[in-house]
Amino acid sequence: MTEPRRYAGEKSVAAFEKARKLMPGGVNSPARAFGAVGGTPLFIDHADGPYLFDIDGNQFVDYIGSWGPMILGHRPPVVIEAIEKALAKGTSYGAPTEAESKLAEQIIDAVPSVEKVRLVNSGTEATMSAIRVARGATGRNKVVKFSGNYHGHVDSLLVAAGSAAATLGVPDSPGVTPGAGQDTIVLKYNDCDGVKNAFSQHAGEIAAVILEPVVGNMGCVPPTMEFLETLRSETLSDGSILIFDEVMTGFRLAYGGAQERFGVVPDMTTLGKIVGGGLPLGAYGGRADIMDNVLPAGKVFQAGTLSGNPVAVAAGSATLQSLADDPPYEQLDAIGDRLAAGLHAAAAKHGVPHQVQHVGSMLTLFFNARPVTNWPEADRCDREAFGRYFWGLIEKGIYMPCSQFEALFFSTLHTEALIDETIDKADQVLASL
Ligand code: HOZ
Repeated sequence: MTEPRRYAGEKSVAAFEKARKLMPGGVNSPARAFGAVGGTPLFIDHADGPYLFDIDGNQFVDYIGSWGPMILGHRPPVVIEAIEKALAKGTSYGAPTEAESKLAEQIIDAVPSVEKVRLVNSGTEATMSAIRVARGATGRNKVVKFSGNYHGHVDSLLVAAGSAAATLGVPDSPGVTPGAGQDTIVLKYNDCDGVKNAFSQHAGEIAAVILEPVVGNMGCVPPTMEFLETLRSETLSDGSILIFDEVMTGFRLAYGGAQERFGVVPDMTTLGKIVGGGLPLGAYGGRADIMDNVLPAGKVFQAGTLSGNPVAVAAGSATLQSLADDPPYEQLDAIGDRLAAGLHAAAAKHGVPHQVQHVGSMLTLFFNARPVTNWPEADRCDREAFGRYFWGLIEKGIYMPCSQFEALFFSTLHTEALIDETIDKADQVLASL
């Protein structure tokens, strides 16, 4: 088999050489270094609508959308205007603003499980804090998570983790002490018996169960309804707190997130990405009696100088307003169905063993002959084939996530014509694999 050309223009190659001398691996977050597919990452100059432009002047149809936030495409005028208005007043106060209450109200109105919410700066902060609050509220230590699910780089959750941790072969990171992980119980996603066994073995000890209600961090893996319902009933009868990590799915799969889409309401929810409209903002919330454990209402400590930052709040608030005023979810579902059907037909035509799995505007083409319902099954994908597919599409101007274990995202600006162009190019690449 001939090695595919690792396409990256001269300027990206030079920029990466420089960056590698300055930052670990040349990046500020590992997934974007292209480690899973080999070659040089493309350095981005700017973005517009559904497109990314690299510093060599190449244009790409963007299917990462900043790994989730850009549901309205890049630089939506309503969001840019809101940011500009906030900027004109100041960039950080370290004191309360009315805008924070407005965003809190928008989140509470949208997300069924959230009665009170705390704004933070990232999804990682949101999950880290939610776990602490769940432990504080229940007086219990153990936390259940699922292999291949990723909840940011929180020590106790960086066990059998998905996303870049799985991609780069460090699902259990060095630096996480045995103590930090000793209260984490790792189970298999979609495994109802595993959940029931854990609750019978550790009755009264489990503070929380945390999961991605649709996994994006081992590629797109939907839950079964039975799995979600088992989680809900087991946690309720044990007095444990069910946490949906909706950092990826929140405001994406429905305005109220996966919990609205599937009709299963957890006790707590973590949010990030879309809630910040492309700026650094996360949030965690839930039942008022649980959230009232957070300082200064209660005693569970959590704080942040930049939490509720006015510029990020303005971007998030404007994004949510736009999604509420003009809900795009039927359109996104239809586009997702079109992309899934087209990719499946192309892969089948060329005899490529594959699965296309999607929910709304999250989708993965797995190079795997069998359905992917959990991490051991995801781990059996043909990563080499994925790498060739990824680079083949880059050469044709399509920018997919640079790992088999990251879902792709698209925006309201990905038209049927763009989707058809993508399918056509994928067809050509799959023919040549
Ligand atoms: N954690 C993100 C994907 N699940 C990747 C962030 C990045 O590398 O930019």
